[in-house]
Amino acid sequence: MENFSRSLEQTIAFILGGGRGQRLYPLTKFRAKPAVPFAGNYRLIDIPVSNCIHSGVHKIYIMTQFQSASLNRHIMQTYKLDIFREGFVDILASELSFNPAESGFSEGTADAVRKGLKHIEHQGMQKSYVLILAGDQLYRMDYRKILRRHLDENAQVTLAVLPIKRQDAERFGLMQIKDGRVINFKEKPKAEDIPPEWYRGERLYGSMGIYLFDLDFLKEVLYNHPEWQDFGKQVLPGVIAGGGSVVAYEFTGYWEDIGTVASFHEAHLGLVKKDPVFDLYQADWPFFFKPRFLPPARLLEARVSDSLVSDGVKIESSEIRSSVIGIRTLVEKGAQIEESVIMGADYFVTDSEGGSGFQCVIGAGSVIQKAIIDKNCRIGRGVRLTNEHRVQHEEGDFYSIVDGIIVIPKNTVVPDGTII
Ligand code: ADQ
Ligand code: ADP
Repeated sequence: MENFSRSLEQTIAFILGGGRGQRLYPLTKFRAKPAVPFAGNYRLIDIPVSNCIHSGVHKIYIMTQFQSASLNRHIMQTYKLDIFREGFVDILASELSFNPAESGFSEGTADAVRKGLKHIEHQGMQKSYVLILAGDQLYRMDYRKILRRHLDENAQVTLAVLPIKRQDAERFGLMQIKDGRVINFKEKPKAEDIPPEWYRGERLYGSMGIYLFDLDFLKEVLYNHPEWQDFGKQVLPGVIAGGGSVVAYEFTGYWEDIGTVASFHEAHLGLVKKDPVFDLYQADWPFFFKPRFLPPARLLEARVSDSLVSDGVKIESSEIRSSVIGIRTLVEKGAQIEESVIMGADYFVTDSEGGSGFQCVIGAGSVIQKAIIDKNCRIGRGVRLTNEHRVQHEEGDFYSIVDGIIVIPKNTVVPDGTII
């Protein structure tokens, strides 16, 4: 037991906060991905950081491609870990300056971790572990279980894996597992390239993109192979081919990748269902977020069903269904909101500055369906955001349509009567 606690103390988390992918664009137009608001109160980064804190992993680095003011502010104001436990949450930004179109070089997850490792070089620890996590997934996981398995099996690498369906195979790193050991790994193979012996009945094992490494082994592998840029594409297949000891930890709970506009939107709809796919209320494992001291949500003659409504919101006589209404939103009368995510506002304007006080306003009589409205947007009166013509992709002046979902970027003013 004592050994286990010591190993846990010696575990450092690297949260991969987003590369060039831009799969959440335009939500990442003005901020780093970890700062993208989620479920009204939270930001994406709160999910893995909360999982770390509940699991007793208190040394946390967030790897991000660029710094954003909202990410810095959020981390500083939310996670003040007890210094006597030597805990911290630090942001490491790579601030890439080169142009990938010119160099043909694309920085992957292994590059990001290789850069990050420099920061822990001089900590003088004995045997240490590195837990590598994605920053865009919704799940609750006790990482102690991965560490336990890693130690019991005397592994060099332990991968968190999920049973997945054949039709989802192309989104995942897949593997062949024998007696709990990973003996083959392929990043997102085509269905026809998956060997039949990898199947367990109808199911396959998919990687969750969550890895635990012995620190010394990770350093050796990444420093000896500077050409390996990505864990899924090169590092894991390379380590297995080289005879490394790679073990699987099977996860059975709810898990969803929320790193694309469509999956992000879908996950929110899952949260507002009558029987939510994922419970934000679990008392012993809450997700943390920034304390804000906002007044309670105020609902006037509103009809609100199957929705999440954050603090500081005011809803006049309007109709809201299957939606998330984020902090400090004003919904004016006669508005209809359906299957949408309204992120809310970063602040209230004070009276001396004039205005209604609300920076996020859904104007009177507006109809919003299947949309994501980013922070601080003012939607005018009589606006229709319904994508009537079922457009799948479009870049407008002040909006995007991504996979049929209308996205209004941060700080946008949508004039009265606009139809999209
Ligand atoms: P993907 O999610 O498609 O597959 P990737 O785009 O590399 O892989 O992203 C993994 C995580 O790292 C994401 O959170 C991403 O934002 C972040 N990231 C990527 N490049 C980064 C960089 N340079 N700096 C910081 N963060 C970066 C991965 C695995 C698959 C696995 C799926 C599960 O490669 O094997 O099945 O996750 O979702
Ligand atoms: P939250 O987590 O509550 O969304 P953030 O910390 O991201 O909050 O955003 C609040 C930020 O908004 C403040 O830190 C400040 O930079 C900015 N802000 C607050 N009031 C104003 C204002 N009147 N005008 C412009 N920016 C403001």
